[in-house]
Amino acid sequence: MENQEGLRKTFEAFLSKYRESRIAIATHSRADADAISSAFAMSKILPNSVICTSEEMREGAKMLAERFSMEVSEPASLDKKEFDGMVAVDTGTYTLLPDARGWDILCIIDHHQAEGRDMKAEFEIIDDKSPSTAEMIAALYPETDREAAFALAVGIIADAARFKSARKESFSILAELMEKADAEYAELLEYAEPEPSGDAKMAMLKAMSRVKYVYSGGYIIATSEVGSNESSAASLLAEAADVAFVASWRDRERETRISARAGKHVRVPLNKVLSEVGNAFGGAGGGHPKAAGASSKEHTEETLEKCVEVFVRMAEQ
Ligand SMILES: [Mn+2]
Repeated sequence: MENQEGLRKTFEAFLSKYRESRIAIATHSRADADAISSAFAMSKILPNSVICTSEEMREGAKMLAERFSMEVSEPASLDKKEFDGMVAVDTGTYTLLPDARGWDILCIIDHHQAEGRDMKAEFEIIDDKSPSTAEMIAALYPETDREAAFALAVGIIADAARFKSARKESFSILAELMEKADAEYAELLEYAEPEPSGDAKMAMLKAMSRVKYVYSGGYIIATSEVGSNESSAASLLAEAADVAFVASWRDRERETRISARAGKHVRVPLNKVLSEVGNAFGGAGGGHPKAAGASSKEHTEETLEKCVEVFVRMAEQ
């Protein structure tokens, strides 16, 4: 656990320099429970901070924000002159936090892999072995209060994907947070895995009706296309196939968004696949080995073909 000690020292150095500074705590667009709970816990540690995130939050994040009456601003609406800098949590890439451009980034706390990380900060607290940023913050700052403990517990459960990606510490840290929050698992799970919206359910069904699959490189690879909710659809298809790539065309951005999921036995890291696909098509990609995302300036069909091609090539290496 030498690495943990190093991370803690960096965190302490960051706090002793910037604790009283005016800070915008920002996280990736379409914030999830891990992102918003991490931002919330940091906002309790930094008394002169605000939380910001762009685009609509995911359901679990929205529920947490409501429960704790969090004030969440659009990063673009903040006046940089009123702040000393930005702290980025649960992301380190401008692709997922474009409004961070032009900000002085004081600290990054993140658990994503290095691919696609293009932000630089004075203090970088990065642990790509951690299943969630919430778990990192809970370990870095055990003095967290009852509300932050509840939120971080939700973040840990949400990002560990029912503990498929959990490690030993995830359970001990979660148990401590539950104790502090005085919360039962069932209640936390309502936030961590909220009932999908009607739109999400329909997107999942559409993804199933349009699914195509191939057996290549030793894996069953499913692809599909939806109007939205591509990550829910990809998770669902990956329950049956070994790996799933789901595309969604975004008219406003004129780009394809890809969400990819893989079963735990799949040895090809999807973040590497999607990083290559994003780069090939004028976008960007990254994430985790079993759950990754990308943007592409190509249309959905071409992008999906490329995903399969890159995945199979890596599988055969
Ligand atoms: Mn996360």
